[in-house]
Amino acid sequence: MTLTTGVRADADRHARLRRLALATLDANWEHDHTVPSRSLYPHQWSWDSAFIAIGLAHVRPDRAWRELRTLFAAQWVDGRVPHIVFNPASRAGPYFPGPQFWDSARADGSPARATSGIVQPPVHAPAAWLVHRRAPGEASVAALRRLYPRLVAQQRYLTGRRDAGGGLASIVHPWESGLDNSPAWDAPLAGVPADEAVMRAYRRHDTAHADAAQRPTDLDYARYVALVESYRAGRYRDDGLLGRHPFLVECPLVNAALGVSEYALARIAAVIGADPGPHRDRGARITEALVNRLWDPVTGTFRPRDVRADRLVPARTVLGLMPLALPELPAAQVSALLAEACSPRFGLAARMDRPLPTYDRTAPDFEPLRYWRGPSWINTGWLLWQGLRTHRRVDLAAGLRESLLDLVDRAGCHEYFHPDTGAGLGSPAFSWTAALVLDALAQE
Ligand code: 9WN
Repeated sequence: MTLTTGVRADADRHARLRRLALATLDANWEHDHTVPSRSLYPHQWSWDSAFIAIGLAHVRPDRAWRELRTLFAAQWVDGRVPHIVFNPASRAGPYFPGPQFWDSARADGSPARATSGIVQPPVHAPAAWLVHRRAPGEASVAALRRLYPRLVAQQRYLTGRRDAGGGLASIVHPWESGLDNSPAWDAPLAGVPADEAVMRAYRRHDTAHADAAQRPTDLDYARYVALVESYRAGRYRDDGLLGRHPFLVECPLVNAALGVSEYALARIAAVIGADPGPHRDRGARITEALVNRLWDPVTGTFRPRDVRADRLVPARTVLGLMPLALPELPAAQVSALLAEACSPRFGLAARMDRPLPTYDRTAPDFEPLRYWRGPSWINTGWLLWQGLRTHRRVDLAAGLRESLLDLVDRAGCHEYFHPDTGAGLGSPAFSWTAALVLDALAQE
């Protein structure tokens, strides 16, 4: 290929991907928010909306702010941002578990709109900052000013009520990590009493729209249901969880996002005339707590801590690489994470021959088709790409970006991808895939 044909091929791919991504996001727009997927996820999801806003900022900035505004309008009085905001007008079939199951109305401080009672990784402050950076102006400063107190309340909820004592936030359900059936949760979930026969009483909506071999199992769902029932029984209060709730885990992704959010809030504070100092201090403290509590010097990676058993979980998953996004991560951890990412387990390289998996591809229980147990997802790739850029690993960042774009160019805006062949899996028109491709296209 000559230089000019190479440049033209790049420009063609860029235009093609942009058209596809925009069409996907437009088709998934639903009056005041974007659904992750029309068939599988017909409501608003928390971290999806943050990723979606980052992409929309490049093409529809007003809609990006609307997306975040709608989500935060459903914030609870205690500051939690629910992982699902139900759309009462949804024309799609019933999602399981739906609003009746969550029964948020009976909990203190829940909003008028029906929501779930759990959260997802707090990637919203960095998203708000990026939306402003991608499309700055008076309107974006006004939007930041409105969102800032809500973002601060979200942080306060997680660092306050969810701190089991070590300076990090705990999750009470694998859904809160966003990586629902990751092998990271196998050990802590093993202690959750559940019988897959309970699923006979419910109708799963996901397996009506996606291949069951690519989704969590019925036993996984029985545990998910049991954990919601346990948390719901206490009306989603967080006091005394250690004594009464069977799943309490400190997740490296959730806590990396928590730390990165403080640095984003510092930048937002500087723009709107608030004090950035306390945010930077909190960012540094969260980074330190992550290293103290979740760093495993033996394997050179971060691992979730099962708070109830007080031990690190054994599985090596992509979650362990996520703290790379922290700007003040010590050099020793940065180089160890790069070594882990570049090892045959994850295959990161300046020229990648296969997409980044979500689980150690050398593990005996690596499953190339099953959801978060192996397949490649664009958001975890994008988050790692942010970390590589933060620590100025230019060649590796370029290799990962190329791999993400190539994946979507070949297979489309799928929800996830086969980690060997790159074939599209799950929903074929998934919003955060489209949104993050738009962002990757815009940044070399
Ligand atoms: C449960 C919406 C969400 C994502 C999660 C992903 C999946 C839900 C489900 O879909 O989870 O929250 O029904 O499987 O795991 O990360 O936010 O896209």
